[in-house]
Amino acid sequence: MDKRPPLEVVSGMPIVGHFAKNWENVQHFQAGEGDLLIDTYPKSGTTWISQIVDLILHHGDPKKSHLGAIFERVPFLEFAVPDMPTGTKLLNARKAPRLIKSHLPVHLLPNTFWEKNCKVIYVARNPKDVLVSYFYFYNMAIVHPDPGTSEEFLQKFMEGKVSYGSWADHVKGWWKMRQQRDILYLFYEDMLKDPKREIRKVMKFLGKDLSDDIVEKIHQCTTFKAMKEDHLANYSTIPTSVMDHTISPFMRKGTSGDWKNHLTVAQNEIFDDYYKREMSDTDLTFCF
Ligand code: PPS
Repeated sequence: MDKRPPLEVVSGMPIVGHFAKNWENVQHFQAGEGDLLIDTYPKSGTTWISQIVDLILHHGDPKKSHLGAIFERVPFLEFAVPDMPTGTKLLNARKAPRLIKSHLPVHLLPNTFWEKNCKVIYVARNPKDVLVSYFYFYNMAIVHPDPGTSEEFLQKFMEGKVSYGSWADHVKGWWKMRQQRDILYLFYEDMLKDPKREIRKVMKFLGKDLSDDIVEKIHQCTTFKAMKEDHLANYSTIPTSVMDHTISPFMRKGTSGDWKNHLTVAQNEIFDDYYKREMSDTDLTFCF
């Protein structure tokens, strides 16, 4: 497989080169009645919320929910790498209602999701932790181009020259859309602070009424520690040509504020300026 191909631009957005090859199938994807979309900017808690949702739908029973790796249970719409089934292939082989993962910005989501009135769960995370997590991910998920130094990656991130483009446009776009559509907008930091409250929010959104015992069970199965040790959640079963966990594990730290261990004072000031500039036109705020 072509190692670390450059990003390609599709519909104005940079994306992993391999993914670009399947772009037409993504654009023409047909959502079905009852499909549930989990959408995020990369590194914002996608895997975590996917595991929570899958457990809720299986009444908190891991024996019923854990029937494959998380990337098989919740296929990733845009995923396309050589020698693995694409996200669209996996999804097209299943009947709705399906669980679907995507990182698409709201303006590039195939319209069929709206035509079918699909529910969407969106998770956002503060951009400093996203930046750090994304830097480690670029290094280990070797379908990405070389991230360069952390300084270079910071610049690319602020310029939106990373896979999926601008973080700010992504979180703001979905924030706006939540007023018009059936979207549950969650924050990674809230999930860390009060996981059971956030699990209950998801249950309510999905119309599921589960007992306190089951909520506790779901919580125990979705802690960072539990998911890091769970080979069906931690991506350890994905081919090493896609992710090399010896470079950095997928389940890396699972905390908020790790950016303080990585950004220099000068970098932090530059990033604060970027944040102020980008977020001056929204009431959306983040906890750092
Ligand atoms: S991806 O590749 O975009 O789908 O990645 P994504 O799943 O969105 O984000 C990965 C980060 O989420 C952390 N993570 C968790 N944090 C807390 N609790 C749980 N259960 C959990 N599961 C995953 C994961 O460690 C990545 O963050 P960092 O900061 O790199 O540790």
